[in-house]
Amino acid sequence: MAQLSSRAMTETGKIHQAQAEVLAQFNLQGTVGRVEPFGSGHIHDTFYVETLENNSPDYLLQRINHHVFKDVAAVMKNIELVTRHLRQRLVSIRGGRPDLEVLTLIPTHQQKSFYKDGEESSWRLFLFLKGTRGYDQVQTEQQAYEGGRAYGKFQALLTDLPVHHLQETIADFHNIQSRYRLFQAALEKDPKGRAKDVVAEIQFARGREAQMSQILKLGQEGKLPIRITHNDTKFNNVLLDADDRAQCVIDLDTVMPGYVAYDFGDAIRTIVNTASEDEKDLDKIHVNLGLFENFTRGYLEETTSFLTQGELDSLVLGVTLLPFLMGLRFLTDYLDGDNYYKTEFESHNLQRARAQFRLVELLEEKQQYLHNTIQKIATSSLGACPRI
Ligand code: GN1
Ligand code: MG
Repeated sequence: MAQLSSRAMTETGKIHQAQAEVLAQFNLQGTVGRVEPFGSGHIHDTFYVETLENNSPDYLLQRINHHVFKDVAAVMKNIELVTRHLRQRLVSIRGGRPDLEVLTLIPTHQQKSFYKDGEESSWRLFLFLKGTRGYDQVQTEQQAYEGGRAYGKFQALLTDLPVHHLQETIADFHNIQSRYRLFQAALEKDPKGRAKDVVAEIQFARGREAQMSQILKLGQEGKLPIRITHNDTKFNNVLLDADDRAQCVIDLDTVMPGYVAYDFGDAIRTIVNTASEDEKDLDKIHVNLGLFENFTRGYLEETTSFLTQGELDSLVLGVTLLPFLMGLRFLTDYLDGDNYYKTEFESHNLQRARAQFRLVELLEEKQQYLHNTIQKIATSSLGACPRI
């Protein structure tokens, strides 16, 4: 049973009473010493929980954003299913290290995977993976390669978990038509009178509806299989170990049915960008092709055994779609008055949208080259023959 160190509470004052009460609900080992905000997520509140004893693990505590994830029980059920499945698969793989490679949920004393407090907030606790690190931006080609391996392996290990076992935690999450409808609604409402300042961005978004709907159309025509995908494959959702080897994929809230191209594209969005997601100076945004190749190599090493030719061909469509879709979502939130994403200043969402749209333009210019690179890596360097 967790104890709270009075020394830590009074001396540093860092443990907020509410968090202390929440932590006491979980079956954690050791004495909580320090609780600090952690990470750079835009949705939940995340805290690092350090215990005082050397032989007790540390933890990650999260307050789940229930405005974004309205059915917290469904989110947690998905995470339980997925982590259990990944663990079972890793046990059966030579060299698999389930305790290090999969997130471990700490149950409450009531054996629940989350705790709902008196103020409608839901909390969950994970084991902290010591010695690992996530990066907002890629620094080396090896990191890009490892990111590709991590997300590829994640998809591969989940190919034998039936898709219908998972619930859709956010409906139409990467559905571009639905995202257009939300954008249009925000534009018509224009609650903050911001539409007049974003005429160029509105035009950019409107001019791309058909080309950005290709994956959705292929899916509707039955040409792309629905698989279990991660749906938030930013580079910082792969934890790397001290040798920069991929260790664990995190942030499993949106693991649900989807198309592999969505994961590929969302990962490329953060991996090849030489600047940050919200870069103000658009001239700093470039596409690093070496990182693209390395990510793709890692990804295809893990996935060519199951990807269809149709899926392979769709990957490049995901590469332009995902930064576009994120740009559209940021722009929509800006028009809406910044209700969804955490922002640090007034025009933050607009700055994010502009940076993503710039990235789209750069990726569009390189689309043919990127496609050829994907095909070349898939066939020649691996000698693999994708299934039809
Ligand atoms: C959000 O969890 P976090 O902050 O990494 C968002 C993703 C976006 C991302 C943009 C549930 O992810 O879809 O790609 O911000 N998650 C949700 O950085 O909306
Ligand atoms: Mg997320």
